[in-house]
Amino acid sequence: MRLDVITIFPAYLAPLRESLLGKAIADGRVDLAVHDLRDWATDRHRTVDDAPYGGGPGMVMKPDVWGRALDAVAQPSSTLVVPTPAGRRFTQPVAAELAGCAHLVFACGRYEGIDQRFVQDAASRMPVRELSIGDYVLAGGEVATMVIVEAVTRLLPGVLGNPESAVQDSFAGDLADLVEAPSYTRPPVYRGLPVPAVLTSGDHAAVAAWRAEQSRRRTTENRPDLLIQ
Ligand code: 6GU
Repeated sequence: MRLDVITIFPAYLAPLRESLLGKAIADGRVDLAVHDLRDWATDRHRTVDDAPYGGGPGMVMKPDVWGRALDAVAQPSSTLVVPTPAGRRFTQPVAAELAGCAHLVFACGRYEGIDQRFVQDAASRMPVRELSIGDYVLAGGEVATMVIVEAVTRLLPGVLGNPESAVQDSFAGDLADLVEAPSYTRPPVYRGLPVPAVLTSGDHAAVAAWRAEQSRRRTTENRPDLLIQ
């Protein structure tokens, strides 16, 4: 998979080269490029924003600068991802869909967002996904891009160490409408707290039943919204 990220803060994306994704890049499974939007500004001050038509606070990012940047990185196979709190919600099924794309371009907006004509124009040439990672407001699309990239790339073949983990995760596979059961490892007693006895019983059916019950209990307590269909 090819990933291009366009931002006015390229250094902000440095963590993408760490850990699991860093390994996938080193192994050639993922090809990542981060671009400075200002490279496509044309004036001496490398301006990327201007005052909003219709008035209001803040600044809006200029469509012409964004358009040139996208033209430079777009390929026939590109899907444009625009992280924005005004987008559709990014969920595990959306992550799975994006994992099937050959090329993702991320347009990281700052200020009050990007002139909507940039999105409109891009949509006439390629699939465009305006995505929100949750109901809160970030200062820009960079951190949302990192969230989306991490969720998508760990689904790629060979990126995750153990492919079973992706299936067992919350919001995927068996646990589509339930969160995961809690996990335990050694020591058998930590600060007076023993590991639940069933987990050391060797009874695999009992372990499975206990985890299913814990999963239901945790979902009821922490995510009642998942139970209301
Ligand atoms: Cl994708 N961007 C920003 N700026 N804020 C957000 C968001 C995205 N998703 C939730 N809040």
